[in-house]
Amino acid sequence: MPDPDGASPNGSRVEYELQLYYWLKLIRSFEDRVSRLHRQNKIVGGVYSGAGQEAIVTGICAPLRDGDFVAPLHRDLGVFLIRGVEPGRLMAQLMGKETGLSRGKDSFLHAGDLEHGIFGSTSMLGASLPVAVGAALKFQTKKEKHVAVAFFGDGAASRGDTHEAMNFAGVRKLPVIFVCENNRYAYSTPLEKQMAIENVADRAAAYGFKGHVCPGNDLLAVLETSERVIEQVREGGGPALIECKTYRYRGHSEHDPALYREKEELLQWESRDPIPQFEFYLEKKGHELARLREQIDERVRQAVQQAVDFAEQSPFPEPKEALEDLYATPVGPDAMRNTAVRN
Ligand SMILES: Cc1ncc(C[n+]2csc(CCOP(=O)(O)OP(=O)(O)O)c2C)c(N)n1
Repeated sequence: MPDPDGASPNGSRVEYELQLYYWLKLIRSFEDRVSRLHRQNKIVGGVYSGAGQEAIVTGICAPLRDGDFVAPLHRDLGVFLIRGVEPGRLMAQLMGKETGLSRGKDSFLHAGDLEHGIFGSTSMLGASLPVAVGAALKFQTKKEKHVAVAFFGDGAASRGDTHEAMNFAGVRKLPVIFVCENNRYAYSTPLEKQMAIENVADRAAAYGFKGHVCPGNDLLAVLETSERVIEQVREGGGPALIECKTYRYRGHSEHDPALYREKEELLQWESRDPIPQFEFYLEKKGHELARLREQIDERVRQAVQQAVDFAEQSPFPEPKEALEDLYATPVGPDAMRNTAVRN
């Protein structure tokens, strides 16, 4: 991705912001296409749309570097696109095809790609937080200047794993950033039915580090926080918690019509959509918005269509491959001893 601090500050910042705009639109369009493909019965497993929450993954992942570690949530398809996973491979994963990240052995839910520093999450909410903390411990032990990022929802905020992960990270001052995507619902449970305080970020103080609250639909606000916080964490400042207030437009998953919430609430949040907010900023900065939007929309349309074509033309895996890739291949002279089953 373009370097935001490159040689020509003005020029590179413009390029960076246009890249951010492209990502916002690519993620939204990709998500919408996946929802449509799901209705056509072409997606394997559930679909958990992150539409409405794009500014968070974009704002958090854009300042990350190669070698950093990210543990996404089930709604964070955008993490894959921003970290550089080919859109076609991601779509193939969603369709259960051989060319997908897990070679057709899983749905998107547990997809990961360690080559791009993305951990494949498990179904248990909050369980990836201790894993991100483990990655941060490795960075600290090996004196590597990398950070780990763990996304979690407001529902997962109430899980024990979340507290254990934050506590350990605080004690060891690990380079990890916990990012809460607070979209006000954990499936059908509204926030006030599972939290007695207003901000998840307020809990950070109990673990000895700072919590930051930011408007998650405002890409500039997320970026302003993430650029500063990631830098501090990278430089050895210890962990941080960023809570982004947001809203999911669709139900928990595609089978959920979300009848438990008021239409007015949805409308209010749609009126704070991250894309027009960022477009307004770009226009104020002097871009000719109509032309820019047309160009970006065309790039996005082509990227999504190519991804769908690639995935649709890819084969499903052969039954004989079902038992391949299930275990890591042992490496090194001690490998057999280390991986042997102990009774
Ligand atoms: C420990 C655990 N409890 C319950 C579930 C079932 N479940 C899956 S997603 C979900 C809602 C999660 O809400 P939140 O953490 O706020 O994330 P969001 O889906 O809103 O992005 C629930 C209850 C689960 N996967 N794991």
